[in-house]
Amino acid sequence: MKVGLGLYRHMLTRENYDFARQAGCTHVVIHLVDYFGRSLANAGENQPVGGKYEPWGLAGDPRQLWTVEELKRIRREIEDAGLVLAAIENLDPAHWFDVLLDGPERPRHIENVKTIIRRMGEAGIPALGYNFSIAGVCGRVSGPVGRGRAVSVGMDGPADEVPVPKGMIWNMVYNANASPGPLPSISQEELWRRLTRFLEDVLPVAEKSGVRLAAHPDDPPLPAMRRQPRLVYQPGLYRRLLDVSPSRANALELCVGSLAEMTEGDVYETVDRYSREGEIAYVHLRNVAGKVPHYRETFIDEGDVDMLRILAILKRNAFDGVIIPDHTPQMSCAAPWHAGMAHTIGYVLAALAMFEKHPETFRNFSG
Ligand SMILES: [Mn+2]
Repeated sequence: MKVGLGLYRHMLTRENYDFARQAGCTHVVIHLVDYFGRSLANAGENQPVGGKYEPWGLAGDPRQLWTVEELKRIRREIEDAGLVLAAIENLDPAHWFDVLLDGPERPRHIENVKTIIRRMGEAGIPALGYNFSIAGVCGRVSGPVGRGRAVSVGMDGPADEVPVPKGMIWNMVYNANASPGPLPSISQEELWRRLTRFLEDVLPVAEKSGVRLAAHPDDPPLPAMRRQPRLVYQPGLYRRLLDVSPSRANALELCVGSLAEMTEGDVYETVDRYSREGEIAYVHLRNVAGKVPHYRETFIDEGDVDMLRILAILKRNAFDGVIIPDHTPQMSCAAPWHAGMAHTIGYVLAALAMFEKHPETFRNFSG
């Protein structure tokens, strides 16, 4: 099991790579989609939150795919800092919106995804996190509701009042000049049909390129949001996603926080099942209090989930992928995001050191 740090695009600097090393990380997961540069809502020193229904910002340039040179350069910079680049997290909505929408550009957008995967393979980047979602991360509110009045995010009830507008997909605007009006609703089965076609189209390329596609569950995990269905909003639906097309390249970006927010299942049993079967590409670690549609994100050492037990289960099942802190509440200091990350990483490293030095502890914990 390896400990990593997730970095947003504007954080891909030597200073942050050094920070990751100093905190004890060996790996990084990077975002190349810019949620901040063309955003009204996100200041850049926190996870992108947006408002309950506001987009994170404008999607990127639809004609500009990430190049092999760019990917290799970023990998080299990360390795020069003594770290390993474990994954890219999230596709740019501009590159694949009609895969999600089943729109007229779908054939070109499928080619875009295939090209990105091939280039990742060429640059030696082994995993691509994605979120097959129309409404994306939405419906959350933020405020000083965390421990010590830390600003944190969560839900205070369902989020169905405002439908997804045309021109927006996931959390971003891909067409600022779209005609007004809501995106038509689709059925759950139609969303699964689109996912199935997507996986069938791109998995052969991923297998050949040595890149694992890693699916994030819905955040927040409700069956529908903004009048659009969602895909993985209960733990068992991860099984359905894997069964669509069994392959080593069809894997999970397993988010403990999102799984804990789900109304069904047991988060320990879920982590046990998917880690035992080797289906996790990498892990998002985050604690929460409550379940949808009423929960809030917490610090790692509080909340509903016994994180020592989660880590013990991963250890027992010999999970050898990367764990990264997901979001944390913002800590009151000059570097709220970094402080939250360092706090989480320190907690994880302490647990792993304890398991290493006192093996009886993880055997007891993991049950
Ligand atoms: Mn997550």
